[in-house]
Order: sequence, then structure tokens, then C-alpha cells
Amino acid sequence: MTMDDDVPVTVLGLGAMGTALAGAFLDAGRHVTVWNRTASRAEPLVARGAALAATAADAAAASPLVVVCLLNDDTVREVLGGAAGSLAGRTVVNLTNGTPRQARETAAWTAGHGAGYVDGGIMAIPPMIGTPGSLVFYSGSPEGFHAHERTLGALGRAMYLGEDAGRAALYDIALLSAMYGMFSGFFHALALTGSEKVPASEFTPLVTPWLTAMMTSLPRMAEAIDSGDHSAAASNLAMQATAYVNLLDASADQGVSAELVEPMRALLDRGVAAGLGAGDVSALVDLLYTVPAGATGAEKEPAGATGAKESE
Ligand code: FVH
Repeated sequence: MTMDDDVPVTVLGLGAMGTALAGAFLDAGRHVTVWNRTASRAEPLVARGAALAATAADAAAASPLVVVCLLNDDTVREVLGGAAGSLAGRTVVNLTNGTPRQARETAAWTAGHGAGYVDGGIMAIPPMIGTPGSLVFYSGSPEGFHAHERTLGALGRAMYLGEDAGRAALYDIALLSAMYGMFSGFFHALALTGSEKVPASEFTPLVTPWLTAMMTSLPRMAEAIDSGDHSAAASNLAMQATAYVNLLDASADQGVSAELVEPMRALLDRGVAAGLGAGDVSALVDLLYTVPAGATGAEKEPAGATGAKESE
């Protein structure tokens, strides 16, 4: 038995995700206090044994671990602001989607109210919470995370990314970026085929293995990006820039908006103009920085210190 086996938990926010989080804590046998702006949303959890607090401040006062899952950062500021007097000595774990900057600001704000702060990024949808397929990134107070990592393990795999409170949000947003890129390509593909009335369900079985095959290139590209050596190109950038024009022309011919795919053309053209045409498209990543890499965020930790750590 570890130190946090009997720690009560408070959950602020009972939308689809907050309800799933509170339910997972109940499933794990924790004493759970909940609060939600619309109190009626707590009824199913109360029926399962959760305690409903009248205010966010009362809810925060009830537990050493305060898990926050609200709509956005504005909402978090509003709700935590109302509970500020109850936060001293607690660990706030904020699983609301937000930016690294917002996470660092909330960490500083909670520290000013005597609380530890851990930010999180949930890589799961509500029905996945508590299952092995659920991954949650955490970063921020090491003491706060490690004191409660067993409790947090009820939500799914917990990956601690280090002391910088912004790191979990960075990873979360980066993975969402990859997801939306995939959705963009998929939607455009289905609009193209749909323009000739090919049913989406007929074409989609071809998309999945294609994307799966293309994904095998990602580790090689990552190595090229890290090393700066983009010379190993099976399909060079200049060739892809030329072929990409057909994708845009075909879209126009088929009556399909190019809004999802147009930006890639500009980037490919910039790559060619920068003399990167003979190399791999992985070279395009360097063209995306608007300030030098490493110029934002917290002070860099020593090499190895930010390595992800999975809890048991
Ligand atoms: N659901 C998902 O698939 C994703 C998975 C990854 C993580 N996201 C993020 O989780 C946060 C919460 O998402 P959610 O799905 O629970 O969202 P909703 O069901 O819309 O619930 C929103 C809750 O926020 C409360 N709320 C909104 N505005 C206010 C306010 N001004 N003051 C106090 N509370 C507010 C809302 O309360 P109510 O409408 O029930 O009274 C809900 O509790 C989010 O960051 C996702 O990006 C979910």
C-alpha cells in the first residue's frame, strides 16, 4: 500500500470528461467530492456515493487532491478564483485542455495560494477513462504528482513529463495537432471522392492501410529532424511540391474547397525556394518556427531530466 491509497479526491467540473474522471475514482474506491456549476449533473455520481459540495470552495476544502476538468482556461480561472481560500496545502491537478503558457500561469497562481500544481493532458475520450487505452500526461510539481500518482492511475496510464508545468499541455496540443492533420487529410480525401458520389464507407477502407503504411516513415523523419540531415529522401521535396499542384488543381476541378490542404503547398514552395528540394520533406519542420526553437517555455532542464516516466 502506498501513501495515497486512501486519499479523498475532489473533482471540479462534471461535463462529459469530469463525470468520467469522478466515476473512475469512485470505481477505484475513493471518497469523491464533486462540484459542478449545474448541480443536477452530479446526480448520477451522488447515486454512486459521491458527495456533492455546494460551492467549489467547499469542494476544494474537502480533499487534499483537487482535480479540475472544466471547459477552458477562462473557466478554470473563474472557478479556482472562487475557491482560492480553500487551496492552501492542496494539490491541484488541472486536466482542462489548455496551452503551455496557461499551465505555467496557473502554476504560478496556485503557488501564490499555497497549493501544489500539476497540469495534465488527457489523451482519451470519456468512455476510455479508467481503461488501459487511456493515457494522461502530467507535468508540474514532482511532490504533488508522486504523492497522488497512484490515485491518478485510476484514470489510465499516467506519464509524468517533468517539473515544467507547461510540458503536459505541449505534448497534448502536439498530439492533437497530429490528429487534426490526419482528420484534415481524411476529410479532404472524402470530399474529393464524394464529389463523384463514391460513398465514404467504400473509400475509407483504402485510407486506413495507406495512412498506416505512411506512418512507418515517421521514426525515420524524426531522426532526420533531430540530426538535421534530411538527405535520405526516397521521395524528394521538389518532386512532392510539383505533384502537390495536381492535388490542388484536381480539387478545383472537382468543386472541392482547398482550404484544408492549401497551406501545405505554400510550405512546400518555401522549402524549394530555400534550396531544400533535393532532400526529404522532413526538412519542412525547421521552416515552421517563427522564433528560434528553445526560445519559449521554461528554462531547459539538463539532458535526460525531462524524459517521460510512466507510473506503474
Ligand atoms: N470530452 C472529450 O472527448 C475531451 C477529451 C480530452 C480532454 N477534453 C477536455 O476536457 C475538458 C472538459 O471537457 P468535457 O468533455 O467535460 O466538456 P463539457 O462536457 O462541455 O463540460 C464542460 C464543463 O465546464 C463547465 N463550465 C463551462 N463554463 C463554465 C463556467 N463559466 N463556470 C463554471 N463551469 C463552467 C460545465 O459546467 P455546466 O455547463 O455543466 O454547468 C462542465 O462541467 C475540456 O477542456 C476539454 O477540451 C475533453
